Amino acid sequence: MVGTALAEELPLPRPAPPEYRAPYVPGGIQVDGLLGDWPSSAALTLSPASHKEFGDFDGPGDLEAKVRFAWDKEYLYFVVKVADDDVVAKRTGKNIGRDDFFEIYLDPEGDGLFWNDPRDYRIGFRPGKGDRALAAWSWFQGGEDPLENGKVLAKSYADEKGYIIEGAIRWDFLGVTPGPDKEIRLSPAVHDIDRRGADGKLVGFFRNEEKFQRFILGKVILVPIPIIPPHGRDGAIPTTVHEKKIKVGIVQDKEIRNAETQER
Ligand SMILES: [Ca+2]
Ligand SMILES: [Ca+2]
Ligand SMILES: [Ca+2]
Repeated sequence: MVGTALAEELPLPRPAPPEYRAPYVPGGIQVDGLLGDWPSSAALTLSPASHKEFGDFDGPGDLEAKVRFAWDKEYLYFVVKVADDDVVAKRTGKNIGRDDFFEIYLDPEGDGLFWNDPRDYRIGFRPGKGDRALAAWSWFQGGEDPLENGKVLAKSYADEKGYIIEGAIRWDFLGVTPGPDKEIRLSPAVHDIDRRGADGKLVGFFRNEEKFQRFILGKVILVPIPIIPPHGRDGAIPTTVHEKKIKVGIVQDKEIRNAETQER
């Protein structure tokens, strides 16, 4: 009867949710829109060829998003580089969903994302452009700007080729205690609108399953250490330490000389 039991448990022939391995960043990441403090980790790419939810796209220059995640004890960090040849950034509040924007769907309990359920999360970030500051919105907890009370942090940069958003989401906002090898169910998505009137959306893994408006999301695994040490920078660290030692040496020498001078 073992055979029967196995047959019953065989998974359906459809793709498993993708896994992204997020490195731990000791000391955290500065949410300043500058990406030099990111560990070198692979990016998850959302492209029209494989992640289109709706819309028509001209090609990768029209819309493509590369997303990376990292973590420490306080925050889930993300950075997204979006190629978008016409960045529209005007609206605020819940209406950011009608501009160009990036969003993250989260299912902290791992039981599926239920649309509009306060135990699940939909958090969106519209880039800043010109005199418009970045805007964010969180939909499923009654609707709020999560930037106002520090539940999220985000900074952005936009130009004629696209935009970058660097951000952090507090684990305690999500009700998650992070730890090594913990699996977080989430999927990123990016919305594109342009002044020609085109409208489209790319979304990571988002599969309706079992119930109406219940969605299975992708996986982010919290990896305990940086995956690939940034060799170039590691190479620089001993130099920096060495330089410091030299500087300290010079200071000491000066002090010694000063002391000697005073003695004379
Ligand atoms: Ca940074
Ligand atoms: Ca859930
Ligand atoms: Ca656009």
